This record gives sequence, C-alpha cells and structure tokens, in this order.
Amino acid sequence: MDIPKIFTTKEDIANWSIRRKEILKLFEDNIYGKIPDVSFDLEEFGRCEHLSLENGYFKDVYRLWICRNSKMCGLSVELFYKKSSEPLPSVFIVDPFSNNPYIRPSALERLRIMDQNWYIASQGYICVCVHVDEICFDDPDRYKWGFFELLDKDDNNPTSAISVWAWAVERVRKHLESNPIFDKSRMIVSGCSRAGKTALWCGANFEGFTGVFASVSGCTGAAMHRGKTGERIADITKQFPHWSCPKYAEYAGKEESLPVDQHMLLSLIAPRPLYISSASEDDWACPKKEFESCVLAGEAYRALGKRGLASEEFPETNSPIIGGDIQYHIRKGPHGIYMYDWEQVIPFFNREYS
Ligand code: GTR
Repeated sequence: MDIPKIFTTKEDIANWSIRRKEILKLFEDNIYGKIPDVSFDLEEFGRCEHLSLENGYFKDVYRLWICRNSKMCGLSVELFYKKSSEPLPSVFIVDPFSNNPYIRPSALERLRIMDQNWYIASQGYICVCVHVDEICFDDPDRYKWGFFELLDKDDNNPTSAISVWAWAVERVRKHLESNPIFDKSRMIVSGCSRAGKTALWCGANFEGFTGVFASVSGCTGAAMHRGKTGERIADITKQFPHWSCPKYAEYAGKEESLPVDQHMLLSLIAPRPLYISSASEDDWACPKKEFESCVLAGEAYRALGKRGLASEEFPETNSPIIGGDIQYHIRKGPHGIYMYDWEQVIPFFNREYS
C-alpha cells in the first residue's frame, strides 16, 4: 500500500515552510475546504459576564460578533480559570455540541464536561470553550445559516463547517492573546471527535496555537485512511457532508487515490507538542490507525529537531507513551472524552512547556 510521503525530496526537509504550504493546500482542496478569508464590516469581541467564585476561581463569558452586508452572527465563549499573578497557559475547547438538538448532551453529561473544565482550571490553565455551532450549525441542511449568509456569491470561498469552526476558534484566540491573563506562548487547541478533527485542522492552519490535543478524532481526524476499519469516507460524507469540501466524497471507496493521508495533517503541527488519544471501545474511529498516524508523523518532528512518539509499539490501554513531543494513549472505555484523558494531557503539556 503506497502511503503519500511528508517529504518527497531532501529539499522538502530544508524548505519545510514551502512543503508545509503544499500539504496544507492538498488538505484544503481535497478534504476540509478553504478556511474563510474575508474581512468584516464590523468585528466585536467583548466580555459580557464575569463571575467571581469561591477559592479564587472565575468564570467569564465573552461574545464574538461579526457583521457584513448588513447581516450579523456571533458566538459565545466561556472561560474557566483560577486567579494568578502570572499569565496562564490555556486550553481552547472546540465545542460544536452544546447547541446541536440531535446530540445535545444530557444534564449529567454537561456536569461531567463541566467537571473537566474546572479540572483544567485547577491545573493552572485557562479553559476556553468556544461554542462554534452558534456561528455555523452542525447540520447538513442548516449549516449555511449564520456565517455563510454573510458571504457574497463571488467570495470564492468554498468551505466546510469544519473550516468555519477552525477559523472561529482562531478568531477567538487572536482576540484573547492580547489579554494579559493569557500566556501567548502556551495556547492549546483541543477537541473530541468531530471537534478533534476541527482541532487538528485548526492547529495545522494557525501556528498561534502552540499545542494540539485531539481525542477520538478517527476518520477525517488523526486516523490514517489507508487500511482503516470502522468509519470510512463513504460513511462520513454521507452522514456529515457539510464537514468537508464536496471533492472529498469522490474518494469514497477510493481512499488509495487520496493525494494525502492523515499523518501529513499531523506533520503540519510539528514541531509543536501534539497529543492524540483513542478509546478501546471505539472501533468506529479505529485506534490502531490513529496510532499509526502518530508514528508516521514522527518523521516531521525529527526533521525539525524534535522527538516523535517515544515508542512505536501499540500500547496497552491506559498506558500513555510518555517521552516524545507526540504523546498517545488509548483509554479503556467508550468514545468520548473523560477525566482520565485530561489527567494525561495536562502533565504532557506541562512537561513540554517547562
Ligand atoms: C460519529 C462520527 C465520527 C465522530 C463522532 C462525533 O458518529 O461518525 O466521525 O465525529 O460522531 O463527533 O461524536
């Protein structure tokens, strides 16, 4: 099986910034569509709530508004953090789930996620939840409500929900980076499942994110296409056609002919620290192929003077492979993101940033 290469010539290594752009363009043209590139008549970002809680914890709510051609849309952002005299590292959480009527989390699930947000805050990080589906709905029939209505017909901006979500998280990062509570050199983008795919695409495009974490991102995320089991291009483009550009569907059943594979997406995050996690009961995402992608992306990390995965042997469940600039674990349990995942991820970034 021929796997497309990160580096095709020696020059690709020497001229990584050029090769990087070529790879990015291949993903844009064949999978994720263009990241929006438009200017707005008005773009506002401001804090609308500040809650001071017990023990020096805070919760803030910000809103981003964009306005163009007399139309506007916006999204909300929640920050969870602990008082500090120093600028703090941050974890941005791509959240396309909270407003989705099909998969809206139950009250219990919300509490579980809230616990994770506060855990991240307790570790000295600012947890920034970006509710991206408020700007671009996660539904094939309705994703063009909101953001897309602001575009002109001739904007030549074919894109996808994942590209709009990735762009929106970057806009929020850009607004927050000048806020003195943020340490600009330690800003991580993260997400679970469809949001994990988005976090990878966002990190690949926007180098202001200095670390990336994707959990159970599977097909169109960390998992290699070639040889993958579980969800494949045919499944994902049928159920979620709005996540990718129209061309992607042409590769359904023809994964071999894709000019890229997902290890090349991970390579675009190098040399920045990268965490990929899987779950043992998540065959649909195909943990072995998520792992393989990490192994292969190591080539880019090494070429840039960093370390890839510390071991190339598929690990036992709940045994993270520690010691590389890419870290991987497979958690025992179902698809989703759990406290166990964060308990491995935060120490990894602490080590990387120390
Ligand atoms: C699944 C989908 C995956 C993943 C997941 C999610 O049904 O097939 O690709 O994105 O949903 O986001 O929860």
